[in-house]
Amino acid sequence: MKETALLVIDVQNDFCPGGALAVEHGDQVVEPINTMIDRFENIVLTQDWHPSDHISFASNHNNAAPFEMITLEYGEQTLWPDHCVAADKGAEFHKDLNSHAAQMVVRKGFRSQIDSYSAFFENDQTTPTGLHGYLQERGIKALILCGLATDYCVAWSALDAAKLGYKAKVVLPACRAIDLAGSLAAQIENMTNAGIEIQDTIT
Ligand code: VGL
Ligand code: ZN
Repeated sequence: MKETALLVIDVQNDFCPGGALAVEHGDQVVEPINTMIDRFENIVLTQDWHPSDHISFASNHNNAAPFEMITLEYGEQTLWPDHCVAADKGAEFHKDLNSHAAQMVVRKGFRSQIDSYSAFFENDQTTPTGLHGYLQERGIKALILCGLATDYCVAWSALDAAKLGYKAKVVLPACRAIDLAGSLAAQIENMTNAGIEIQDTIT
């Protein structure tokens, strides 16, 4: 277990029922994640953390609605309702998540002009967050991923983890999806093709 870390993605108020970008049953991940947190020694949390003028917010574009796709310099970007604004209540971890057990919190998406779904790279897929360096220094070789949302930040993080050479596993009962236009099935397939293990029980 010394070489394995639990990577808990974006278990924040805005992705839970009542939040600005609520994922259906998003709060149901808290209990299984807390159980896994008790079993792991290395724990990293991510926190979606946007300035209010963030490029991923539909409200910052003319004639744009949430969940539309636009093309930016770095590629396609889905527009979202304003969410996880730095230091607001919506950006806080769910109150029942055992966040105190984590040694490391990675904030992502904090630059106004670029989004970051993945815990490893911003959405240009080249700007690093620094997480890879941290994990390498700690000798971590395998990652167990869980959190919100399965088909966005969890999948992008898992795909980058696999690309970087980590053994990666996604624990589905500890994830919930947004599922826009078949995105969940598509990302499960992408992850499977990348050699990522998709597990139906908690670890
Ligand atoms: C996420 C959309 C926008 C996520 C974050 O955590 O999956 N999705 N920002
Ligand atoms: Zn976001």
